[in-house]
Amino acid sequence: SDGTSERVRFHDNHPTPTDVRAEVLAGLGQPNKRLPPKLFYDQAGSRLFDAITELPEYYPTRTEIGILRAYGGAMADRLGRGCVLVELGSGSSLKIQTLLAALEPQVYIPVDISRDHLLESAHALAARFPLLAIRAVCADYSASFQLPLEPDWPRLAAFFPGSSIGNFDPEDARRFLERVARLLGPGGRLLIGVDLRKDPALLNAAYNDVQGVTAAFNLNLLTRINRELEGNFDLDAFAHRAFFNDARSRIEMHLVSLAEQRVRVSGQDFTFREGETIHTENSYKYGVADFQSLARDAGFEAEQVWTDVADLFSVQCLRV
Ligand code: AVI
Repeated sequence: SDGTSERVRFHDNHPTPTDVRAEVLAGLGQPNKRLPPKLFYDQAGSRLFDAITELPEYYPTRTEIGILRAYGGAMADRLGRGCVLVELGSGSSLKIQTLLAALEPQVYIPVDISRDHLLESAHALAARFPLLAIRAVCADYSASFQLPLEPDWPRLAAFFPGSSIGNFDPEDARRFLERVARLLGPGGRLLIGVDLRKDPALLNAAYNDVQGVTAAFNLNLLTRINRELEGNFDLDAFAHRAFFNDARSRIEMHLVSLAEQRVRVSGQDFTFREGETIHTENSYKYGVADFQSLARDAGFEAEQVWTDVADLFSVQCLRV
């Protein structure tokens, strides 16, 4: 045996599966039609997202990895070497590897809603880090969940990279952070990736890449609905639209109906005016001080902020 299977323990919190039909019908039934961004990530969508992270225009992923590589040592000092490290949404093996190397946690607890993905990446990491104990937890981190903790373990640190926090509305972000603070307990640290406000031209380019990968990612929602819910969306009759809404400090993604049309989904009809949109995602961009004040409202103290030289992206250490 290579010893990896003994070092990976699996804990299933049995997260409630998304009711895709109910969520799609409810969203399309609103006066302002919308679809939840979590529906992007079917198999094709997850592959398209991976392709987005490598686009020249999409700066967040490579910038965050650069910050983690440059300051991993200082981050490990803040989190406390030998701690118990919880990763919320373990989709980012490159990012966690930079951190594991510097932090040498006693136990690593990846939390992810996708069972297969979770186990696959847990075993890959176990093979790479022969001294690491792993407790993989299948749970929906955006709902409340339990961690398999033991009484004699050292303090907890959590890692939430990728500016996934930006896909929550600020009120939901605050509630989420409150739950993380409660989970970590006093003295616990959260290391979180937060995309920053910047020149709107750079933001608009990042969500309107010339190769059209982001457009394909957005339109894949309709392909998914056609396949899973007997939909008849005409993919040529909708277009990707993404723009920076300065007043709300967020990128908005929409699918625009190019004509007046009627679409059938799971036996129900929905009509579209020409130019009407389905709002599919928000991606909030924060000033450092604005994010820190949100974190304080959730019960955290801002401890340290690392950014790249161009101030595109931040990795922030918060303390409960
Ligand atoms: C996952 N999330 C942080 C990405 C973002 O930038 O908000 C999702 C994405 N949407 C379009 N491009 C990337």
